[in-house]
Amino acid sequence: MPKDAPQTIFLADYTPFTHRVERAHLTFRLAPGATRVISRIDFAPNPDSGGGPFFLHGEKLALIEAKIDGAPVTPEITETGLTCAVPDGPFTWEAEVEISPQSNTALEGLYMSNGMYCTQCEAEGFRKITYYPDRPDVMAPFTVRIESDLPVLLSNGNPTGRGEGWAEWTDPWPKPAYLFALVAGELVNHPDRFTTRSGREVELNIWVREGDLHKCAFGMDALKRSMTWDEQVYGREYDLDVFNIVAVDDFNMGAMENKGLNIFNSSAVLASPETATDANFERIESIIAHEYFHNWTGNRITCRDWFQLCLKEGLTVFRDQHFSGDERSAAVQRINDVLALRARQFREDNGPLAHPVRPESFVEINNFYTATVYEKGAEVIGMLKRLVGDEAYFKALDLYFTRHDGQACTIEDWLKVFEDTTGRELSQFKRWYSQAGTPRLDVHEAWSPGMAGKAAGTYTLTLRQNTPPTPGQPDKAPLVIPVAVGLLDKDGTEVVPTRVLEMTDVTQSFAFDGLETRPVPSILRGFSAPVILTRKPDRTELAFLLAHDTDPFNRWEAGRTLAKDVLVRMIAEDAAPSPAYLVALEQMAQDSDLDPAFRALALGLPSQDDMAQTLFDSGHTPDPTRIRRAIRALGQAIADHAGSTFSDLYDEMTVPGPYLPDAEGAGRRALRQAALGFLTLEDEGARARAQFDAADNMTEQLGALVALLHIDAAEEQLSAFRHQWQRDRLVMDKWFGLQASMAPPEKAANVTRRLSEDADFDWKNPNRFRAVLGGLAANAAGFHHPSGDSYALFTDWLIRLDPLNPQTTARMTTAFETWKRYDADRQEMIRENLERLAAVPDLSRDTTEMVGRILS
Ligand code: 0A1
Ligand code: ZN
Repeated sequence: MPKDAPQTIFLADYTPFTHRVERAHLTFRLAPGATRVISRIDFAPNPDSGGGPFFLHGEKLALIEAKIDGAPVTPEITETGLTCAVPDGPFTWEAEVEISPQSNTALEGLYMSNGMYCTQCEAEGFRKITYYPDRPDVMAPFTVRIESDLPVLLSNGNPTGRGEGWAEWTDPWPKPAYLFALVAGELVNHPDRFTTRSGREVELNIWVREGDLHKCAFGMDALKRSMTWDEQVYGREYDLDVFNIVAVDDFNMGAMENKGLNIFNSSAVLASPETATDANFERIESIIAHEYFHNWTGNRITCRDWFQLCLKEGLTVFRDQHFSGDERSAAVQRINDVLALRARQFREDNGPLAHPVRPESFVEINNFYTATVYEKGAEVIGMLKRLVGDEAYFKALDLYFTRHDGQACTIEDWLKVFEDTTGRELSQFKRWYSQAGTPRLDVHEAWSPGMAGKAAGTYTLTLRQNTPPTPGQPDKAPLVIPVAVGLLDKDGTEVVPTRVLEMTDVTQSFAFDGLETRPVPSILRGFSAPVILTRKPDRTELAFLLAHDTDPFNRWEAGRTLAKDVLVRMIAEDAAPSPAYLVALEQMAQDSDLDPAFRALALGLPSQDDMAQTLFDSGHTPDPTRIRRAIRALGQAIADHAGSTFSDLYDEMTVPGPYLPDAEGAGRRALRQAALGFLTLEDEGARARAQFDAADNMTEQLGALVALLHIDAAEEQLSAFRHQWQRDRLVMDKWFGLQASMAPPEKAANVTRRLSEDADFDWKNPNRFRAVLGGLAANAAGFHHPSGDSYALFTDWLIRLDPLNPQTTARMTTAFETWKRYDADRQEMIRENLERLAAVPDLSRDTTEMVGRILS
């Protein structure tokens, strides 16, 4: 078979498929090493296509036979698919292929996990199941027959037949192949019901292995809350008689929104108080919501091609963030979302992997499920909503759902519904989709006092935007940037409530008249745009905002900016932590008017990676060892200064009664944990050890372990933890991950090596692999240890994983995306390792593309 060279695909080259699929019928005869897939597909010429040869995608398939209208045909087969002469009009294609789910380690297509069959077809996995036009703009109703003796046989849509050794499913909603799913196994279910607001009775199930049945209740509750929320906020109802969720141990990502049959990484759905932390519960709630919301934003309306991925992902992330903010605290949600955006998306935008929210070319689409497409994609929608207002936003969304239901759409379609409903012209706004990089926003202030006793004064803000060059995009055009601003007077009273300044030019001034005294500005409230504010307010002003800002996001932001300023001076000038900062932080911690969850966030210090970028941006070469030392010294200074406050908080924030994963309890536990972190630096771990012994929930048990690991005094607890949780895969992932991510820098490579030699290091399981090697990459000072041992170990493991699981390998190369920040020695070592990886014979297309981009 001829070997096709990896090709770059361009957005500009899009052409519709030659045919439409009227209906698709699939039969699966399941067997681990030799599954037969029999397809019967009705094709008709597509009047919108320009013609061309009939091509079906197909990879690693053994074709047994193919027929057109019942007559055998002999197609021409290559590594990527087949071509075949076909009749001019409609015809029926039939094919039988054989595949081997048990040897599928890439976890794409039909594969096996713990004896269970499951599928992952997004983005281009269906072509590993049978020959088909595996592209999102080909939508069709599917019927599926599964033949197997396994007790549970599931597919998309509604069940339409069941007998001894077989089951049939019918999905009435036309869908692209990437939403196809099949599950077969020895599973048990956690059942429930939901009645939609128009009265449809829906059967809900979470399917798991028997031992996991006690971990389903929270996920089910989150699902029902998501269904209600989507009805109430977006007017969207569920549209089938059943909604199934299946938990799978081996899965490359978080979860997948297959129509009516969501498949979840077990870490993204299973939780009990004893085994999952508050953070795990929160993540599960948001992923359940995300996948459910895709039913409308992704499934009923899908993407024309993979360049439009942000159409479904940006919108669905935006929706799940809104949901989580409504279910919990909107302010805390916003801070967490911005923390994640800065940690992952700003990092991506600052390096060699920067790309637009809608990329214009790719080699392997799986490499574009990125923070830019997802999180920046959501920010772009947030800006649009801020610019047009809530009412106009929902009006535009209603039009989107009615106009495009059942279609495969583009960003142009999306923006058009806003143009048509608001009359706004959005061509400049559209640059957010095509221009990569994080804009810098510079701010100048001017104050002109009124004449004594007469007119009041005018305060003017002059904003200037600039986006640095990114790969392939040297010159940037100005963007539309909504900048939410409020003004405070010297007592902290809001003299100008939040106003959205709409910036469209490179430089623009905005005047505020009628002010008695010079105000203190609170700029970019709620983080109204994904930009970097380069204005450095002075420390007194920051302390004032930390104490008084009426916008909770900016109040938190003031504390964060202060902390970074203190750290930069500690690192670059060997300065001592500023006493004013310590005083302001303690006051904030003591302020019982503030939500505990908010206080916990405000007590969090910037990450090592964040500080490395901050130093790099201000012209320094970051030294990971020094950064870690400074952050620890600042923690110690805070603990020394405010020990008694933390001791009081630790007692006061105890949550009485049995553990409940609710927002209020979680907030109190988070503040208590922050206090414990500082107290552990003072009491040599006494409280943490006591908490570890007494804990009846994972949040407190793990919190104690983290505090002890921080002072490298957790040996006893680590072995007790292992002993207790040996048989729980998800909990053991925590045990592996924490040790790798928290090992002291000089021990990190050895600790990771030891973990990777552990009998329980099942490296073919993506969760376990990510826990250990991803843990090492997250240990900034350990990963970048000057010996280079961690780089080498990490690369050795990528080389080992790549032939089995290219997708996860490629994703993990992003550990190196920041390499240009560092000194020449580190850069040289990283380059050598990347080149060593690139030189591996038969390196996957996924990893080849990533390494090439990182090195470029
Ligand atoms: N669409 C899913 C994410 C996803 C993407 C690719 C996958 O395999 C390659 C799996 C899941 C979501 O947004 O949740
Ligand atoms: Zn998604």
